[in-house]
Amino acid sequence: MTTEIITLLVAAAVLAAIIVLLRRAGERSRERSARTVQERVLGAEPARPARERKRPPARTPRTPRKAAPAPEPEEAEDERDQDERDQDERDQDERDQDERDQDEAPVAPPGEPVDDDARAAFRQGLTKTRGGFVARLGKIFGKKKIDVDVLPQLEEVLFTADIGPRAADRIFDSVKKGLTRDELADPDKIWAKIRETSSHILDVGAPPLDVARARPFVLLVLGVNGVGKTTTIGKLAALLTGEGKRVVLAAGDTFRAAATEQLEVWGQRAGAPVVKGKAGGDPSSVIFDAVKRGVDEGADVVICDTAGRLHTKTELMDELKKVRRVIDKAMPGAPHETWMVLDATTGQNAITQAKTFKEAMEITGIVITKLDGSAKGGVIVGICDELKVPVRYIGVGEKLEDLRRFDAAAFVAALYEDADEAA
Ligand SMILES: Nc1nc2c(ncn2[C@@H]2O[C@H](COP(=O)(O)OP(=O)(O)OP(=O)(O)O)[C@@H](O)[C@H]2O)c(=O)[nH]1
Ligand SMILES: [Mg+2]
Repeated sequence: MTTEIITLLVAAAVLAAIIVLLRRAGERSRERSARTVQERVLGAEPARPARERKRPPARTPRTPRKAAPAPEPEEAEDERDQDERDQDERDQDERDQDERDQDEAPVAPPGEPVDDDARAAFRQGLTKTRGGFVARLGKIFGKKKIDVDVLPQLEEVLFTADIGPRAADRIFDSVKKGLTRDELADPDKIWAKIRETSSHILDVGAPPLDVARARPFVLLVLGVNGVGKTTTIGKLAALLTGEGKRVVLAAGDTFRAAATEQLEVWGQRAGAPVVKGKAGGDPSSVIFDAVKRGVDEGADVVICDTAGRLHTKTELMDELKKVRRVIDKAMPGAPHETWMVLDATTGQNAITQAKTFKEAMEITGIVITKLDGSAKGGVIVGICDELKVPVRYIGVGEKLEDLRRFDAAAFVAALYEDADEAA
């Protein structure tokens, strides 16, 4: 009798142990199938933003299971646990490596296709710049066999180019520290590094321009005299009216006698009304009237021209600050963007001007004009590096259609294109 009870108790204990083991096995199998589904849906790892996504390196294959005699259930569990921990560690290592690679990944990978039209316009506009420091770089790397002096030569060309010392330093450093000795003998590797770092510098992380985010979208345009403010405003107005937008122009340069007439000519070409005041009058009041008109008439965009010179620089800055305050009174929250126009032919002076203005007031965008007549187009790289403000448009001539939306990839491709051929 006692023996039967003991047998029954042992049987019950064995049954309970089997049930516990079966449950654990079931949970593990559910976890595994859930992971498989996630991998199928998301790829081998959690989804990342498109810009960050990158092909993971080849995975280390799982260690094949030994064809050993079936282990005891507890041992099998332990082995599976260890196996999965190993796999998790390998996955984590791969993810870490992937992120390290990502930090070094180019923003605009060399050779990435860009819009043909944009590419042609940039190519044309950058002809002179390519003949400048890029051609000098081409001479160094164009030789079939690169000699050991490549780094000092590169340093000299970069620091005497119009890209500013900071950007020159960043590009030089990326080549010096980012390439091995063997890679430094390969022109393709050096060009790829220069392109990659230039793209990184140009990517200031600004969202795309969206003039539809306010109605009217008020744009204040400023810059020193003669850089091309009025011309740029005229071209931009034409672009916008061409898209079917209603544009109002404000003749805020009351200082220079012919400034209003010049804007009126552009207004006629673009099909945009111009709000003007008296010569020598208060620029703020003209701009206030223009913004009010834009609001009342339901215009899409109001673009405000300003003087590039007053009697003193302090006077100019004070006037521009007053203009900003008055615009905000005419339409709370405006101006929605303040753009600084810079003349590429002035080279590094343009960087100094931009810094001076930015210290005095908020600048949200840059337009670089006269790229067509300048060998100093590399200044765009320096401006982005120093100011961290996006370049929105570039001027590549005096005609209505000579304003192009800035495209960093097209710019980098066009800038280094001929040098590539030389190399
Ligand atoms: N080649 C070339 N010339 C340009 C470009 N943009 C402007 N210009 C010329 O630069 C000169 C000055 O242009 P404006 O638009 O009057 O310059 P601004 O900044 O308004 O000058 P102020 O009103 O005096 O402050 C004009 O002769 C324009 O035709 C460009 O992209 N390329
Ligand atoms: Mg002007």
